[in-house]
Amino acid sequence: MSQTNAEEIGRAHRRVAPPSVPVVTFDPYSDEVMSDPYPYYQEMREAGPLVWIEKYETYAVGSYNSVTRVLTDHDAFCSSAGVGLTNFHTEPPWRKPSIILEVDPPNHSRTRKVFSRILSPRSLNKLRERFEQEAQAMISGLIEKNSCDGVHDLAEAYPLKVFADAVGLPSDGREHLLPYGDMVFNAFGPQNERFRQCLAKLGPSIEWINEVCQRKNLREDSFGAELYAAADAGEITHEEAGLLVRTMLSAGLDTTIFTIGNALACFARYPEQWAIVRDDPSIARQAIEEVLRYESTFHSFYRTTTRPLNLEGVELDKNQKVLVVVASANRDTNHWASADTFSVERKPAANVAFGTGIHGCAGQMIARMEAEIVVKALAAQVERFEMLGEPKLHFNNTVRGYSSLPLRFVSKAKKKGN
Ligand code: OVV
Repeated sequence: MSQTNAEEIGRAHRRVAPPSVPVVTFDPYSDEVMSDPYPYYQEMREAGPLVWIEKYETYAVGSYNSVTRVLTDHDAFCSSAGVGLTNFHTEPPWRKPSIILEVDPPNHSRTRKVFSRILSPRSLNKLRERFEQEAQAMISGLIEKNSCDGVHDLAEAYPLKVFADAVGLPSDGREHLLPYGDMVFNAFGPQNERFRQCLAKLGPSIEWINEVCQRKNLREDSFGAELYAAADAGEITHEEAGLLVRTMLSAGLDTTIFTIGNALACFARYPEQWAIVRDDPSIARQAIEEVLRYESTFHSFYRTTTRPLNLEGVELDKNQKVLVVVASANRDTNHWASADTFSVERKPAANVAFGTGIHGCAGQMIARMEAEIVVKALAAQVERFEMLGEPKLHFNNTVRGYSSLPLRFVSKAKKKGN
């Protein structure tokens, strides 16, 4: 048992929790925990704001306060050692590190500035109408079909069309995007069987991604073109522009896809909550925030200590990984009233589904825009959702969502008899 563990995390000797740190024994990356992680997260919070995960020999924070404490101190808790369990200072990353995610200031500040400008609300407004038309058309088509897979036919189809178009990708080859994203997010967890199988199946997707990040393959008037224009202006290098396109393709699909899928699952499972949104679509954005709080898509990732420090009364050494479980913070009963209840009428408050601090999600405005547009288009056309079969979860080390949601979108029009 200890040998298997040591192999899995690439260490020769077992490390034990420092005295006074509560130990949790569940494997947060097992299918069993991932099927319903929230009771385990509760166990973790009840053990303490900082715990030791025995299986991976690492620290973890799961309370709202300890999560925000770690995320808002980027000097003490860095990202340049990678935001997965793999420590880039001692183990090789599976790909060249991201120049916006897996990096600290001052290098981070320069890439982040360019990236944020391109994804600013002002820049996104230009896309809104096209995004709305696409959502309306897609949903009308699904109502006519009478049954669909909410994941394949909407949650995946929509970002694969509108977001990939916005980045400037060619139409052909987009089937490589999801296997690649699955790998990126598995790599933020341990190098477990799921990680290995995903990497083994990846095949030509990596080459396709690297190819479409090149300027010649990106359409004009796109995020990709704007990143290369920033390179022409000398703000970043041309190589960095390509790597920032790679970031868009890594971070921008699985996340929004699972969020839209999670929204559909919540609305199908809690029809009275759907009725509230359908009858008052002005709360669509608030409803999406609640979906993100209740089923946080990007559920956890790591930071690494840059010096010996005290966290929640515990002395941590330098170069220690700390698992930051934002999905647990978003269910913390010390922070949220009725934390385990999905309520679209919940007063909007800062959830940490997009993280917080200098690495807080740079794409959160476009993510919210896509989800809000989909929810509003559904509200305009769909009376209710009928679940036609068992929802299937997709298991990934870092992102949480469904691989299948057999649904019927019952039309509002049909109910009125026209
Ligand atoms: C936030 C995020 C997720 C996945 C990948 C990246 C960023 C990246 O920069 O590649």
